[in-house]
Amino acid sequence: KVSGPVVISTWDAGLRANKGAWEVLGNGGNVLDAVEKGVMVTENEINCCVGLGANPDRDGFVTLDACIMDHKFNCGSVAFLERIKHPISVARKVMEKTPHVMLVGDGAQQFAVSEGFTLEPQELSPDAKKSYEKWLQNSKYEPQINRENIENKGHGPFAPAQIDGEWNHDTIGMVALDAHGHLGGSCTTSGMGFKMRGRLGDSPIIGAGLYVDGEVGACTATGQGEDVIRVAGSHSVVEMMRQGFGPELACQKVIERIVKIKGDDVKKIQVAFLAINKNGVVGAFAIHKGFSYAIKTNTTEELIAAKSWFS
Ligand code: SD4
Repeated sequence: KVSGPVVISTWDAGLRANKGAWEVLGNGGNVLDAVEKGVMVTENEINCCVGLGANPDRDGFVTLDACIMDHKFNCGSVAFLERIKHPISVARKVMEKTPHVMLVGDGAQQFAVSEGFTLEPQELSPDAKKSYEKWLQNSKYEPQINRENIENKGHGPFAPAQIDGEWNHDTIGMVALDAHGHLGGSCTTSGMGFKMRGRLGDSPIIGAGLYVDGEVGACTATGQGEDVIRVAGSHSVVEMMRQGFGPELACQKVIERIVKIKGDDVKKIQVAFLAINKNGVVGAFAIHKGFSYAIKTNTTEELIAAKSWFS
């Protein structure tokens, strides 16, 4: 028996994104529309890690990654996309209007423009400009956990936290179940601040930053993308659910795999998975304390602190 609709998304920005998704889900709408609308809310906000207002790469350019997937294995993705406000909507167009799954860089931008998306000016938001100027003083790319930030503010592990001392949120990944029992998901990010030019993380990669199997469940990831890709993170979590593990335990199993692979280096990285199964049961697990996810159903709307390997 299906207990939808349910929508969950990463970090505290997820609370606002879920509201966007709920405008669709709460009216009996389609899950794909919901997960697109939901993360567009975050793409419209000015923050460190999503949309055009986010932190740039080390050469000073904001490059965006996003993907979307439905319950029938339809999927679309864009990566290394510049000057387009809503990469998630371009990803959906790639899925619906091209024979491909993924477009990157200039080609993705060209496609977006041909679909009527506006080419925005190449400029940094005032916040991003400030962070970039600070970063340039040392030019050191070293994504690390800042325990103080994590513990005090409940936020993630990346360079911007260490530079500014505070930040609002991270990559947004969203997975949902609609009233028709269909699963879907979306994920959108500017990637890690001050990354090498051309670097892609997990977020635009189907199976890494997001995976949906309509018969089983859906999962999205946040954190150090390189280590999510290594274990085909979101796909692995869905496979664990297929084997019978509940969403939380499925997430935990894949986090354990990363912990084992990384050895001592695991102390320096954060990864979190967030999953839902086809019955609307949700769960999450992170390497370190501090990851929270937002949930919205007919009866609940809250931010939940996920369990973690290190407490
Ligand atoms: C990346 N996974 O590009 C993204 C970053 C992220 O929370 O999730 N930040 O590696």
